[in-house]
Amino acid sequence: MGKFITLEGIEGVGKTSNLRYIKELLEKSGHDCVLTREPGGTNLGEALRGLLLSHADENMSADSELLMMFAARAEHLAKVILPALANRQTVLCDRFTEATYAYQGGGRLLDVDKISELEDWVQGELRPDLTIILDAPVEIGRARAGNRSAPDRIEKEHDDFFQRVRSAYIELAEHYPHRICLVDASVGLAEVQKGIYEKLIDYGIVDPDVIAGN
Ligand code: T5A
Repeated sequence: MGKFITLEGIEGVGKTSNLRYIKELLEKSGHDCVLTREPGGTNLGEALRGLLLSHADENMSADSELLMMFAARAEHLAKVILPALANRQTVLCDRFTEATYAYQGGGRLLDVDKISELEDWVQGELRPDLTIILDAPVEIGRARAGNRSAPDRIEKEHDDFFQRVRSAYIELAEHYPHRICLVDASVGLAEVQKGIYEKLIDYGIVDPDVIAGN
C-alpha cells in the first residue's frame, strides 16, 4: 500500500499555497503522487462540494452537512484513494475526515460518536499515515482569505465557529500524535515550508538524503 497524507487547517492558513510544495518534496523523495481534495475528488464529490459550499441552501441541517461530507468521501475512497493506495501511489489529500471532526464536530457541535461511527463505516480501518494541520490564529486565516473571492457558505460562519474548529484540530493532534501533527502557519511561507519539511522527515515520509541527491 502507498502512503496516505492529508493537509488540514482553518480557512486561509495556506493549504493551497503549500500543497504543491509538499507534492514536489514527495516526488523528489521517490513517491508517485496523486493530488486530490475533499469534499470533491470525483464527479459526484465535486457536485456535492458545489451543494455544500454554495449559498443555495443557507439552512442546511448539520446532519445533512455531515452525511454529505461522508457520501462524497465514500465515493472518493472507492474511485480514487483506495485504488491509488493499492497501486502503491502516495495520496496527498487537501482535507479528509479530520476536517469533519473539526468543522462538524468542533464547529457545528455534532456528537463526535456519530462522526466516529461514520468514519468506521466508510473507511474501515483506513486512517491517514500523516495529517499535517497548518495552525494559525483565526484572525490571521481570516485576513489572508479575505484578500480573495467572496466567502462560501462555511466561510461565512462567525469567528467563534472557527475558534472551535481550530481547538478541535489542536485536540486531534494531542490525541493522535503518532499520525497527526501541527505546523505553525502564522509565520512567513518559507518558515511554514521548513516546518512541513521537518515533519515529513520526522514521520519517515521523506528521506533528506534522497532529496539532497546523496
Ligand atoms: N469541510 C471540508 C468540512 O466542513 N468538513 C469536511 O469534512 C471537509 C472535508 C472546503 C470547506 O469544506 C469544509 C472546510 C472548508 O470550509 P477548502 O477549499 O478546502 O474548502 O478550504 P478553504 O479553507 O476554504 O481553503 P482556502 O483556499 O480558503 O485556504 P487555504 O488553502 O488554507 O489558503 P491559501 O493557500 O489559499 O492562502 C490564502 C492566502 O494567504 C496567503 C496566500 O498567498 C493566499 O493569498 N498565504 C500567506 N501569506 C503570508 N504568509 C503565509 N505563510 C501564507 N500562506 C498563504
